[in-house]
Amino acid sequence: MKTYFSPLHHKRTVTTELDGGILVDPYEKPSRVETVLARVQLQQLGPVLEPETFSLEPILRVHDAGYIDFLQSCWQEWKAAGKPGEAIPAIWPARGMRQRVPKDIDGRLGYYCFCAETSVTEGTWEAVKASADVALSARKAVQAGDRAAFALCRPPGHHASSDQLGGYCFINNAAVSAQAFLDDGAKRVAILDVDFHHGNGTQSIFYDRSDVLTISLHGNPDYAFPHFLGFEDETGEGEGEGFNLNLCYDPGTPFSEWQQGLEQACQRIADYQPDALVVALGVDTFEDDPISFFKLTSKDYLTMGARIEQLGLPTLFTMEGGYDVDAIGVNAVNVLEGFEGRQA
Ligand code: Q9C
Ligand code: ZN
Repeated sequence: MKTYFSPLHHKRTVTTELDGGILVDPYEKPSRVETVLARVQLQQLGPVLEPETFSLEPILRVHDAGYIDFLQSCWQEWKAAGKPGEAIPAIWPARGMRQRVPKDIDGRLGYYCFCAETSVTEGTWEAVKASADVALSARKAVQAGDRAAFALCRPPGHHASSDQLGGYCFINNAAVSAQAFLDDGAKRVAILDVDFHHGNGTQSIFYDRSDVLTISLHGNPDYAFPHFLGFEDETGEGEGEGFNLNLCYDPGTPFSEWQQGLEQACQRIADYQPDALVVALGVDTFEDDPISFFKLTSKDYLTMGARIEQLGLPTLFTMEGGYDVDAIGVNAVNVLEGFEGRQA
């Protein structure tokens, strides 16, 4: 299968992440996707292509226009206000407060962001836009008839909602791609999120719709980020009732248990009969991931890919999380190789 990749991901050169009360070297770093790219090339998965540049139109189909304006101007506003460091919010429109967009940058940053670990920096927008272009280009290849394509996105996307960044995510690449499939004639699209963390942004974007089935397998939010969404009783609302499925697992979960959830997810997808599948492919489910608590091993990713292939659907993979830089190349590409029928 084709891999789409943009060297512009390097424009996101963030140096701070608020973690444990100090600013640490961010987990979401450039070397992540470089090791995945090296593995794609080593295993000869297929051609590596640069994305085409899309307009903002497909992004604005799922994101709020004020939010996209904010992403483009945030860093300049922050610098113009004389702030010494990278942009980190310190106030949010919490319970009992007004949900309105303030004027100054501290207020705007809090309004458009749901957590504090994702610093905004110079160059962030260029990397974010290139990441969306990677997803849209891979999506277009699938639309044009490729059985599958790999969007090697950085930064990732599944935590980004219509109007909030967080969890290292800014534009929801999987959601933008699913909407693009619909806008190109698909009647139904399924999104299967196998990242360790709940795909809260994706869920919220499609929560009241039945034309996109959203399924996420993830760490129980009682113990795992994003903590305030992703429980199993969230099943959709209105038109979308019954079209969101959350499967939560506790610390220490091995593949044998996680795999039962994958089976349930695949059966639900098969029943739904979508025209296309988007897989939000995070490999932070790995046993040695530094910020997660599942126990998947490298060979399990081959099995995962093979099961997803059995759905027989046109499939777009968008790169999401995975923070054990030494292993994410093998693990992410194992999913793709498993999909292509290569054995453990
Ligand atoms: N001490 C994705 O996997 N919390 N995002 C980190 C580290 C944020 C993960 C806490 C995790 C976000 C795309
Ligand atoms: Zn994750």
